Amino acid sequence: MASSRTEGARKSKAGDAVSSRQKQLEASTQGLENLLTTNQGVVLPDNHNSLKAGVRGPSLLEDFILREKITHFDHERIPERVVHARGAAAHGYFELTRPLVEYTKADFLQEVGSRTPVFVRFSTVVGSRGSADTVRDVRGFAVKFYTREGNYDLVGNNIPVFFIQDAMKFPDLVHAIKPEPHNEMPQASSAHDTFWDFIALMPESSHMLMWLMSDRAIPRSYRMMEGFGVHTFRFINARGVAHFVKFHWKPKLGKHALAWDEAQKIAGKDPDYHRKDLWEAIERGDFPEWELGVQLMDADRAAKLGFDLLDPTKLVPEEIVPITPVGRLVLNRNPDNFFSEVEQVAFHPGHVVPGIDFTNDPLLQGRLFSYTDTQLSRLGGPNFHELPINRGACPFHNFQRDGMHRMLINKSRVSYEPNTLGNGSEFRVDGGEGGFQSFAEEMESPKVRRRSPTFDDHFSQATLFWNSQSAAEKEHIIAAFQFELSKVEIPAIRQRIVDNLAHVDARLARKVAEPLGIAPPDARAAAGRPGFREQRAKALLEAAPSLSMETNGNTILTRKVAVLVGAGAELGAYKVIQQALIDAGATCKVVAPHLGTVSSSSGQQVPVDYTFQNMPSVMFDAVLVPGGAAAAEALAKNGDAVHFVLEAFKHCKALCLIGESQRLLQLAGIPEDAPPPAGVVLATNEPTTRLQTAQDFIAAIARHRHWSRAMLEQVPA
Ligand code: HDE
Repeated sequence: MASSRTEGARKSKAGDAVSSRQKQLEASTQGLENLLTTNQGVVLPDNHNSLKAGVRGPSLLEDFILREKITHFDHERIPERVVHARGAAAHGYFELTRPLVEYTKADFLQEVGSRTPVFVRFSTVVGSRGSADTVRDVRGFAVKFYTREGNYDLVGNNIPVFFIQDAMKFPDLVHAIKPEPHNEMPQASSAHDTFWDFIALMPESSHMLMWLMSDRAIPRSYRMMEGFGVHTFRFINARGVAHFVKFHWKPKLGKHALAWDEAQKIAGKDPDYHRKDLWEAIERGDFPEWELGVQLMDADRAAKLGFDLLDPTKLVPEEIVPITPVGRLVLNRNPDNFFSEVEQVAFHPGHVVPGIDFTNDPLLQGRLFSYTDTQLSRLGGPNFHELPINRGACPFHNFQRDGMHRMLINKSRVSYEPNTLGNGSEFRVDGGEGGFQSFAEEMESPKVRRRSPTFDDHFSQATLFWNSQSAAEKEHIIAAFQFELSKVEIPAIRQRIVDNLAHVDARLARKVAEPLGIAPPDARAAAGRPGFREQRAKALLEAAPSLSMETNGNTILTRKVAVLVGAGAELGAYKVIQQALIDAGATCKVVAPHLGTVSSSSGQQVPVDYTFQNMPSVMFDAVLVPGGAAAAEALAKNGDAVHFVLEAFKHCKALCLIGESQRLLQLAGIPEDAPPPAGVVLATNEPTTRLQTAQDFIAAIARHRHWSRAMLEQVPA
């Protein structure tokens, strides 16, 4: 309970005593500030040698300095998160742009312009802490709001639905997708038998599976992915009126993906790709930004959706219930210490504030238990809320006491409620309307261990997702299923998956099955297996364009362009185009066979940023190659340069080839007289065309990728 005035007075006396002790200490240690000490403050005599019996003698157990240092080192690791072990995070703020007074009494959602500090952690789910960033996986998107009423955690993902409907299945799902227990392989990948075996027997995962096999699971950047609260939550206003709410984060830079081949290569070339991208953007001052949107529904609206809002395998298409933008999230400060902040942050969907409440989604209900429980072993006890990154912005008072790693020194003899001895004050709870009030939902039902029949539709939204994808996105999904299932050793498992897929879309199932050495998909066989449900909701929509990633973004802000420079390059057109790219917010880096400088056709020395070896094409969004006969000749003879261009072409990136450098395209098998493929800008050194070329190239980069580009199979990269 809140401290009383007397408590306050006592605290301030205690505060005076502490500060005078502090002053004495400071005086007595003046001049020692830069000296190394033990954790107890003893100044070290030497930090290179242990205490020995003679210079060549054995080390002594007595050496408390050595023992303290080694002991601390021995315990530098804490257990990694069971899931979401690999992540990166940043500080920032949330600013309200539309008041939600009508819907919720949450203090931080009342006043336009009010800013709440946040800490946001992005993560992959399956891999261990040292795994690669760009694996095919769901991404965590966890936001801690340090509000004046307590911490509020919105612990979401970059995919709006989940694999399973009930928390009871979560340990099975995670055991199935993690490396197999007998040989601990494969790392950070769902492409193995146990995952697909489990999934084949859980048709409720069909919708999520479509997202996991789509480009959503290989984002270009954390800064370019959407976030979702997944479950349906409740807003409650000051009058106690409730609305259902779904949360959405929309990235300012648009939602974009990598190519699958590219993602795999990056996993080897730069496993830190996403965390570095986030870190560097913030260091440069390109602060990542998202818009928070909410879908609000009253009970009547929810009843007319045709599916159950409590089912976390369903989404509410924004074409049906529009998203209201309510605020912006800006990340503007990197952590000071990865361990203390990113590793030790403890999120929990149960950290809510008055005005935000749960629903009976059985997946959410299980999560409400899991997160505190997991911190007990990960952070070593019940006092993790005292770690700096987890401390609230408002004071907290209660009679929870002691336990491992307690930092707070509680001074009173009173550690119970009710009491009268609390230094004359009586600690009590707020018996009125204040504090967190749970929504008084009516409940009068038998106790059962069963799934609601309203959760029985396992396929209609998987089909909706499929129908909403562009032709290129559909091809990517087919290829992803083929890739994953080709890694599955047991043919019967492959067969069960394609049989299930026949209930999503017949063509999808057929195409996936083709190269897998199994029989054609058999929808009837799937329908006869355990867990299968026939029910299909009445289709609300044929397709929902918002589910595709192709319908967004037209900026080149923060995009990286590689400029391949060979000796003798002509700089005229290149300089104009480069300036236009920089003005539009992109960065250009010169890549050449060696560091130092490269001579241009006029003898000018061009400083080189990277070599072909240390910065391959997969690290860039687009490629610009200046003209000049000698430079083109030199690049065409350099296998690494040719590979660079071909690979960028194969990954459907924008390319701008000036003058003689266009011959590099023929090495990709594109005939000289053929029209340029989508996203390839061919330019001359002619001064009058330079600005137009720059504009065309900017437009091509803004499209992100030219997925429809033809003739890719023949490109050797
Ligand atoms: Fe989590 N989840 N989860 N999860 N989850 C954890 O908590 C769990 C689920 C999510 O950056 C763990 O502190 C259960 C859905 C994120 O620190 C653990 C169930 C969604 C993060 C846990 C789910 C999430 C976690 C592991 C099914 C999207 C990383 C370490 C009932 C809405 C947070 C930890 C961070 C982490 C349990 C399902 C999101 C074990 C039991 C659905 C973003 O407690």
